[in-house]
Amino acid sequence: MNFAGIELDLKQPQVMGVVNVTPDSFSDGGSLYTNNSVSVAAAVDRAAVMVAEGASIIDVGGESTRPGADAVSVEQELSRVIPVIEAIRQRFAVAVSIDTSTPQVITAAAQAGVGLINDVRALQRDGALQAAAETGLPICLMHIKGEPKTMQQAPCYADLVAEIRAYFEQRIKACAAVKISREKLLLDPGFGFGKTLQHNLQLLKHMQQLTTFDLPLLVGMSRKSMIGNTLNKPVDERLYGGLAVAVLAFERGANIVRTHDVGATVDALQMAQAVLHS
Ligand code: 7PM
Repeated sequence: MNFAGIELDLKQPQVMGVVNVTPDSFSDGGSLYTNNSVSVAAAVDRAAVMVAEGASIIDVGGESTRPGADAVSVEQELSRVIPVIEAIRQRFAVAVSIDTSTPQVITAAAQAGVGLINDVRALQRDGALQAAAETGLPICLMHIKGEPKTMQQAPCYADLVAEIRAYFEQRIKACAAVKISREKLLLDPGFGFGKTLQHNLQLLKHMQQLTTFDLPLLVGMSRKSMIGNTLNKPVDERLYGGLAVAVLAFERGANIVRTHDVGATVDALQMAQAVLHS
């Protein structure tokens, strides 16, 4: 698959490193944020380490999707992410993705050189489908039930996997309606987005059922509460649990693993790949 000039072989596991440029990210504590604005240099330094450790995609996000987080303005989001995208593209031959749901950010990020649109709302915002279509870029459609602000208030499913499959069918059709070709799409089950611990564990267990779409699968479980609540560990002690679930997801068909812990994840997946393909 081609990400704005960067070709990635999705038959090999690929690792996406997270560079959050929000002041309140749960897992890196807004550490790229100083004097109320993003340090581009700090973000580039973090990306440099991730690229050296084997990340093939860097995911840049400027809107916190933390449960209960407040919305940011379009201007705020643009000023956080665009300079970081430009700097990373300038410095490294790596694909950059933009974690956004905002049409204006989709358009500007494409101009700044991103290779993938990663939308936790699967282009449900007004104008997002059209903006994404106009970029011609690959798009990751993530499943979410509800909105980030309220999604963790007693999420409920009759049949979890069936509902996620139906959601993907509907979003794939919505993309087709604006002439986004199927070959541009990736799917993500959306761990932690409108799901209880039990939902997240079941979803991982049965993830292979999402491979029948014959589209690449991306997963993000790094440092999330499904690990914390299972192990009773704070966010900075979730690495080993994260590696276990990354390997389990890879075995069930995941093509891209989104993580804060790139080096360790690259090793774990390379080892898993060697065994599965031996
Ligand atoms: C606070 C809470 C900050 C949660 C950040 C998060 C995913 C994603 C995120 C995912 C895809 C995080 C999340 N999670 N994009 N963006 N898949 N495609 O843990 O699971 O980084 S934001």
